[in-house]
Amino acid sequence: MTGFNTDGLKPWAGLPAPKPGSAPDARIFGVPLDRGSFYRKGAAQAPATLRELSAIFAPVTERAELFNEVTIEDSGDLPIVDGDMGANVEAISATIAKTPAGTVPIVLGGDHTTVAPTLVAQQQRLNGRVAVLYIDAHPDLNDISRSSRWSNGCALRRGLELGEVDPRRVLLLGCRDYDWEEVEYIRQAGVTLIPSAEAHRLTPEQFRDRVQDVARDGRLHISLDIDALDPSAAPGTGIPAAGGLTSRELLDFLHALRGLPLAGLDVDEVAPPLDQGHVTSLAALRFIFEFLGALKLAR
Ligand SMILES: [Mn+2]
Repeated sequence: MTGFNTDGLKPWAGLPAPKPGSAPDARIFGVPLDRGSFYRKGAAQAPATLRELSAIFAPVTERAELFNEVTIEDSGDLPIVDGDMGANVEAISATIAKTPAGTVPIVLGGDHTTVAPTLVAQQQRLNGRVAVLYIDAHPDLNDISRSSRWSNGCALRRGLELGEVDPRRVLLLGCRDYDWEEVEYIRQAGVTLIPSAEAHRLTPEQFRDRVQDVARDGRLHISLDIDALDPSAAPGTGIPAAGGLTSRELLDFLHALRGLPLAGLDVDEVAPPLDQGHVTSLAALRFIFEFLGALKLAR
């Protein structure tokens, strides 16, 4: 589908399955749903594209560290029923919640409403101790957007409500496109906001301190909307917004989190039909593989 020759290559950089009877380090779930993308669709195709392109990567980080012992299991795409994420949230969260205790779920959206069932499942798995790093051009904190409670502009709001996540345990990174209702929510509920403009001036060490201030003793779940990256680096997404993070900044921020208890990841809003030369999918995969490396490699 992508035009890349993947003959003889295995998905997910050929990372091994766990030994029989033991749990994997990471389990992949696809959520091919983009009915919350009211502006431009296409994110439903991301799980298939990411899976296919994952084969061209090697189990080596961008800093030349081998992580070929990280075990992985791909659960494939979760079944989707008619209707929006509201009609799917219960079944999807129930499946993700079955991820074994020592395993990290990696969820591939879909649009960003994917974060709602993911946070519900994570709170259940981690006994309510989830802190959230939400990397996105948009806060997704509207109660209703485009006449829907399940638009991607409401994704984090629904996730916090249904997952019963304390807004004071949420850090937004890379934002630059807001509805005023969202800004009021951020201020009233005590969400921490690092706009894209401020992120450009933060060192990775300062960023790590900010994350720790918010997460405290919580387990850190990362939710990455690929539109956090500047459209020059990630054009293949529903609502590109100028002034975003560079790929370099995003990867350096992730590297700075090594050693913190990383509980899971969802990567959303990659829209292959809107992409140019698959660069957006490849940026998402670079982040996923650096995250997998971070699971095993010390700081
Ligand atoms: Mn989003």
